[in-house]
Amino acid sequence: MKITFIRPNISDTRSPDAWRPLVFAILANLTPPDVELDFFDEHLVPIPKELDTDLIALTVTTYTAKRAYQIASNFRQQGIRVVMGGYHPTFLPEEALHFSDSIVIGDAEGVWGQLVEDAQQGKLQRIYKMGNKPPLDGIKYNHSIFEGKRYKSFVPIQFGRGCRYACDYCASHAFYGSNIRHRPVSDVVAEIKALNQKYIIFIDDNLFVDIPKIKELLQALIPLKIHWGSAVTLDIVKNKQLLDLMVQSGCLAVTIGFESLNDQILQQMNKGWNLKFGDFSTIIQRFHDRGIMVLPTFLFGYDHDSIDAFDATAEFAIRSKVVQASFFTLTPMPGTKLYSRLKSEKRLIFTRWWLDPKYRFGQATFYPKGMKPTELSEGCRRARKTFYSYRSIFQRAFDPAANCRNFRNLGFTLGLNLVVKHNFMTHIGCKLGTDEILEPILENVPLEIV
Ligand code: B12
Repeated sequence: MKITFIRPNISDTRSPDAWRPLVFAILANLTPPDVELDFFDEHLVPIPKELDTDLIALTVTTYTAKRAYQIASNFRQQGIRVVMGGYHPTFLPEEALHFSDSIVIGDAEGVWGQLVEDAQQGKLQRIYKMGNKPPLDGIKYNHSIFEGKRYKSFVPIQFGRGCRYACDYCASHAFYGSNIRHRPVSDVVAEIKALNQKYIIFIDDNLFVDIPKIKELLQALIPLKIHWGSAVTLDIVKNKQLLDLMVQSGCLAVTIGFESLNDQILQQMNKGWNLKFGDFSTIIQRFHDRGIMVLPTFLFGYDHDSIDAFDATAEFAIRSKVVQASFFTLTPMPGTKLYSRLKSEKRLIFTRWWLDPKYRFGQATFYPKGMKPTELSEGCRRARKTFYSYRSIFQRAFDPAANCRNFRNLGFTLGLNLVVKHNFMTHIGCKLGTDEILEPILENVPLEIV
């Protein structure tokens, strides 16, 4: 039997910022050796229209759902079976089952072996779901599946899953709940050693959910002499010992979800704890003092946001000399508390924005309270334009205390800003999927979110 893994993009386009999709490293390792494997990532190459394969396994997020369904429909018309997994089929199994033969809800570990066996016997079930969340001990990530593919030079690594916070917009919280699991430190260290790569990105939503565990990992990283980055929450800024350990173990940059400069908004999104650790400029300064670059993220569109927020936030980010910043249009993901609230308040412009032919990437999907939907999308665009102007890029990149401590950091800052600038120009305003008609049309099918 032959299985083909496919990662769709948001449309039939290539992305210069593609990272290795770790799910396929996991599935490759769980697949029996007598099964032949192949893998296409639409971020890197176009997906062939015809494939000689027995089963297609697609990983599906909400932004890539339409494209995934189009790819699936093409192959199912040719008689090839399709299985889907990931965030979107987990939250919308009914929807995904209109376009696939089988879906996996939640984690793949614990069900993939059975699924492959069933496929070999021609007895694929419609739904596979683990009753509980399996421990992460012993999971192996088979990176050989990525060999010869043009991914970024840094390698993503997973230490754990889950976050102790419950921000109302977060799809990961909706996916994992409060369940927090970690891989044994020895497994992570062995994986990094085997990869023989200098630059690592930990893809955990929050690397610092369990302080004793992260200290154990950071201690073990010191002898490896790598450089790493990750997403962290700003509560760690009070822990000086931890910050020192981050520097000793090679931390280069951290992503921090500041989300908003408005206290009421942070309270509404259930992230009021962001306010307990001092003002944001001082927090950024603490990281800069140690040579760690900062990538903040901001969200716009909560009820207390006004049109002044965009310029004020972009100016704050430039003034703070952050290496890169994200300015997102708040977008309700199915499965989140935010989605349920906006739906019950009848404020969604598109109920299934991810399939709606009128929706464009970056566009407002709901009616904000403090501005018009068009002002929300336009404001985010303006914040990006200001922040990624060449003047701002050079101002931030050549600041010796923030991003220009050495040539490596300077090169990283310039490269990152140019890639992100290019990305916004290509993605913002782009439609999801292609113009191919998606059958069945789901307008009249009730939207059931698990
Ligand atoms: C790394 C990452 C990125 C990177 C790289 C992405 C890339 N295209 O190369 C960057 C920073 C570029 C990025 C960008 C974006 N991202 Co992102 N990203 C992640 C992150 C942090 C890790 C993904 C990962 O590798 N996870 C580890 C693997 C092992 O987990 P997994 O993929 O979920 O797979 C497990 C299960 O889901 C399941 N599974 C998944 N697929 C399949 C398939 C089959 C067949 C089976 C059996 C099982 C299965 O099994 C796996 C193991 O148990 C996740 C958050 C997270 N913690 O997962 C967000 C996340 C996936 N991103 C998200 C979003 C929204 C985006 C953006 C749209 C942001 C934006 N507005 O620009 C863009 C879109 C980019 C694109 N072109 O698609 C959301 C998706 C939410 C949703 N409902 O779909 C997430 C969940 C973040 C969040 N908290 O909301 N992202």
